[in-house]
Amino acid sequence: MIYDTIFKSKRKKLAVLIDPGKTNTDRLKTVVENSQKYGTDFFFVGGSIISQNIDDTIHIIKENSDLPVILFPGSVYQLSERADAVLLLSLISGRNPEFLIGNHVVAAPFLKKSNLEIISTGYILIDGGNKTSVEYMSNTKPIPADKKNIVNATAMAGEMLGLSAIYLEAGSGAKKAVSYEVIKSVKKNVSIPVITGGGIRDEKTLKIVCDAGSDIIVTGTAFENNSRLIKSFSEIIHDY
Ligand code: 1GP
Repeated sequence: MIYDTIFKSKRKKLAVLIDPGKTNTDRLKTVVENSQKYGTDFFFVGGSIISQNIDDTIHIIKENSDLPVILFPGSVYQLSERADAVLLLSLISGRNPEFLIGNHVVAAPFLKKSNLEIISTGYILIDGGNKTSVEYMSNTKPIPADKKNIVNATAMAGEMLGLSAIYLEAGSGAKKAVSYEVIKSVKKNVSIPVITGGGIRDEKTLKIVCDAGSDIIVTGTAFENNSRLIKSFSEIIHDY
């Protein structure tokens, strides 16, 4: 089970986000090969817009690596039985019913029939200093970056509702990653794994996010632009 082996592992894990809407076959292969070679732990696959069939993307990943593939769906159109698991995301920082429960109802019969492992995840969008695709596409407001108490209470409510993980998201390409203080205080208040992503594009930021206690760190944009960075990120994370 991916949840037990990856999410609940005592060691921190590095997830590489593959956004099928932002990559092409050559770049995808390079990122996947480097991820495999330099000891990345798994892939998240998903994004805001679809410009390539999700099945094809996963096919290319699986052809070039044996790392687990976890769906990180921006919509119900991004589900695929070729993946190993799915983050069933509930956007609990927002107040848009479609992203809290509506899409889940649409997808439930498909998910029930599939062999996908389902990892229910409280998705918390936090202001990262610029308007990101997830904010616009989900039609929800991020929690202001300095409202640690609201992020905390949201994460606590997610755990109380029975969710299995919390994802602290600054948004892809965020100017600023989720802060040390916010991650640290969420970690203190929930016992489920904490995933952090958005705007983690250099080693200094990565170390801050790790020191704060994140269990899983997600990077997408920086690896698309410079896949050599995968090596140093992998080494830093696995040294913890
Ligand atoms: C987005 O958290 C991920 O959902 C990754 O963000 O593309 O900024 O690395 P970046």
